[in-house]
Amino acid sequence: MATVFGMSASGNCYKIKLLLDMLGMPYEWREVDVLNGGSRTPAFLAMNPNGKVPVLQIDSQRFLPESNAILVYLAEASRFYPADKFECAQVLQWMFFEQYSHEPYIAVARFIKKFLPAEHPRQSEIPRLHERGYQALDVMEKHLAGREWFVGSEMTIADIALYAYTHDAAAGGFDLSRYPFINAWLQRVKMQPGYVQQ
Ligand SMILES: N[C@@H](CCC(=O)N[C@@H](CS)C(=O)NCC(=O)O)C(=O)O
Repeated sequence: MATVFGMSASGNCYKIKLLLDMLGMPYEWREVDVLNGGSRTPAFLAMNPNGKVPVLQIDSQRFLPESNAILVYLAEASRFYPADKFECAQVLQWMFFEQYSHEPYIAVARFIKKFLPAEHPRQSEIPRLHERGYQALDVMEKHLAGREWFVGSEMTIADIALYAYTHDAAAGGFDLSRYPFINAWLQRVKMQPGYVQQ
């Protein structure tokens, strides 16, 4: 049985929980106290030298960090990862988009607004994070116009990767009311069998 080292409040960790529950795979969840240095202990760094959750423990010797790599590992040969080579590459395209153009703005704005005090100096980053985050949401909204899922005609791990922080973007101060296609897609994800709230 796989073990997930994660922090429940993290969207990157929620991706793994959501996929495992949708797949109906048994797993053990080990909560890591990241905000108090839990991901920087020697024992944790031996699993992931980058000091970040999530980490998937595959067996006694093998550990896999990076949320989107874990999604690919778990989803291969399942209904969440296409068989078609081009569609696989499109899934990766959206997952790289998530890590480079979406998560660094939407997740970071959420972190600053949800977890740091109102007078913290990092609050000054919010305007720029909103500017770039809205650019990512605009790209998603355009893509979702006239289609149900990011790739092909079924939900894939591209949807899971993008759902993780989009569904809680309001916590980072983003106004999602101007994105009807994104809102319809968020509802569609929630209707899937095995869906769990963060
Ligand atoms: N690219 C990584 C990002 C992981 C990440 O940023 N994890 C955060 C929580 S969301 C973390 O563990 N931060 C602790 C630290 O940097 O010390 C992924 O997708 O897994």
